[in-house]
Amino acid sequence: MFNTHENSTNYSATSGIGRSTAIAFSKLGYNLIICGRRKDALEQLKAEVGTEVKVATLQFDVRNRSEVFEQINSLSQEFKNIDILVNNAGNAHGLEPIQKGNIDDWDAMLDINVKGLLYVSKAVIPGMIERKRGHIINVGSTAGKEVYPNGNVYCASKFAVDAINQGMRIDLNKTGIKVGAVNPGLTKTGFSNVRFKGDDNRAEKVYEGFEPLMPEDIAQIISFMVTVPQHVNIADLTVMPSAQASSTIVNRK
Ligand code: 8X3
Repeated sequence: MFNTHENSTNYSATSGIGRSTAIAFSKLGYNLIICGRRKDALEQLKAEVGTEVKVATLQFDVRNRSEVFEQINSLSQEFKNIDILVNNAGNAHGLEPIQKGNIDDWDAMLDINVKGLLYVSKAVIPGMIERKRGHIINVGSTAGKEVYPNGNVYCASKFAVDAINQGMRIDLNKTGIKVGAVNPGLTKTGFSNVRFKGDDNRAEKVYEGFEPLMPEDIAQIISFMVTVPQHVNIADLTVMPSAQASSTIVNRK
């Protein structure tokens, strides 16, 4: 199964864990379908990894249901047999007590982190079922394992990813498709810059005083998850920086 003709799809691939995973997969020799909202970022990544493997780009927003299906259904014969799906698109918007939460932020988190993941999976799973093989990696979060103060709706969206990961594994059990999740803790990406709406000083503070995970760390773990033997499925993996013990306990110097 894991050969140089493997096609892998990565939503979204233009930054952070998605981008690092695309680079790691190119080193494994996997052909890539990289997806994201920003055409320039997709083209830049394609230029970076396109010499090693074949790369297709799909530009869409996972919130847009018809775009998701149109784009995935538009894949050429060469790319349409997707072996690995990495459901990586996800954001946090805001960190406020529930009574102060912004409804647009709630909508964005549930639309991207939960519904987007469902739309993309719904578009990719039928082909995997037909081919009787496939591997879905859902990128969850420690926020999907433990609610923390002011995390409310973001945590809810990641608890949903955890439930969907389990549900997919149960429902796809007889199909030959493997389903597993990686749940990262504090990882230094643009995550907090998005959460704090461009307040970069506040974002920096989240990762101060300890060594956070880097997107490459998670990409390395995802690479491991997809290269273990076919009879092995890493179903659910939680990973934190060594300095982190829980969502709220971090050993900061
Ligand atoms: C990212 C981890 O703790 O910032 O999903 O929510 S956390």
